[in-house]
Amino acid sequence: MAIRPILIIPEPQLRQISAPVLKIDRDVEKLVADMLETMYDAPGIGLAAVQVGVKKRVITIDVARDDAPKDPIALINPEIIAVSEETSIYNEGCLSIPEYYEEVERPARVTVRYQDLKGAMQQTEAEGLLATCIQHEIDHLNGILFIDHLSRLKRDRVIKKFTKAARREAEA
Ligand code: GNR
Ligand code: NI
Repeated sequence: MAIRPILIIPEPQLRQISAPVLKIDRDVEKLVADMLETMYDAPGIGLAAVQVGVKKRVITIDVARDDAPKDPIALINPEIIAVSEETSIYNEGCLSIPEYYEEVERPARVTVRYQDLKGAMQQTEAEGLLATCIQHEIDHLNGILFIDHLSRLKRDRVIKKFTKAARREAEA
């Protein structure tokens, strides 16, 4: 296993659409293992493969509290097939937008269909933080970031801040 570097905005790869996984081979198994290690190290409760520069439809999640046993899950080719009308609001953050947090409103419950690491089709209903995290990660697979759910003013402000920081970094 290895910790892989996490891409930070305005990295263009974060805006690309990830491709379906056709075969769960050694590379995908290694990717998932590395993503879990990278996610726990960050630390974060979710990670999309594109955040480590791999444009495949793979996400890892663990929303277990710090005082609870680890509960890692890997979702391959995840698809939301139903959402609740009821919404909930969470203060979201993103490892690709470090130290920026803002409230986002999303469906409170989702039904998600995906393949597990063995290639078996799974379907599950999620609520609470897990439901929010699944939606946040699937957004990543479609090149969407949580700041896209904010007002244009807030979004433009955070993109500008990170663009300036990246430029300063390149000049240093
Ligand atoms: O670690 C993370 N925390 C988080 C909190 C609220 C809603 C979504 C998230 S996901 C985020 C990790 C990340 O950037 N995943 O893409
Ligand atoms: Ni994120």
